[in-house]
Parts: sequence; C-alpha cells; structure tokens
Amino acid sequence: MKVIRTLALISLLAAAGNTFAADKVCKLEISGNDAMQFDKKELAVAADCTQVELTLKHSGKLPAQAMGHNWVLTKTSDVAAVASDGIGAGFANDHIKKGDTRVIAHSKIVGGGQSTTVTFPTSALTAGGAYTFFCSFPGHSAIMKGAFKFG
Ligand SMILES: [Cu+2]
Repeated sequence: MKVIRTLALISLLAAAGNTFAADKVCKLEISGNDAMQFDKKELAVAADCTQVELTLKHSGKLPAQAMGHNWVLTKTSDVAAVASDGIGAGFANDHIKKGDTRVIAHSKIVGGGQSTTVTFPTSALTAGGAYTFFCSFPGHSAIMKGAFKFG
C-alpha cells in the first residue's frame, strides 16, 4: 500500500512539474506618447511562449480623452475594419466593438502617466501568421501600429 501511495505522489509531482515547464509567460513592453506614436514598430514573441503579458505605458501628459492609447492585436487583414468599428464603439468601451471576435487581445485606454497590462494566451496565434498591433483610439491606427511576430 505504501509503495502505491508513494508512486501516486511521485506521478502527481511529475504532472505538476510538467505543467510548470510547459507554461511560459513572455513579457513585452511598449509605450505611447503625446505625439501619437508608439516607441516600437515591431514586437516579437517566441514560439514556446504560452502566455504574453504586455504592458502599455503612456509616457505623455495629455488626458485619455484627448490622446488616449490602447493596444489592440488582430490579424493584419482585420486592422482596418476593427479600427473602424472601434470608433463607433466609443471611449467607454475602449474603442473596441463589444464581442469583436477579430480582436485577439486588447488593453484598456490609458492617458498620460498611466500604464496598463494585458495578458493573453498564444493559443489563438499561428506561428508565422501576419498579425498587427495598433491603437484603436479614433484617428490613431494609421500611425500607431506595428508588426506582431509569433514563432
Ligand atoms: Cu493612440
């Protein structure tokens, strides 16, 4: 009996060990300023990352209603439509259409001096896929965008 119990404990520990080993959170940082610019044109996540933890900082001073920034991730082919629908969604909804399934991940809108973090699984991404991050605040996505690479 004792042997069986010990074996069960060992396999439990092994299973827990595997879970930890398989879970890899990769951290990214980007900042936006009062001149409507992100400080990075590209973000990359390695294929073995299971979660992405992205922190968006607003390095400016203007309030969110005037120069708010968020961080939105979609397929590159969805950027224009998601940004367009985001304008109509309004500030209270972080300029993201409610229930928009084209949005892979997004942060809330921040103003000068603020920061926010969003965590999302990479299971929604395909290695080598064409993804773009952008700010969906009205008028910003034409300039505030960049390539997001996974894999
Ligand atoms: Cu913006």
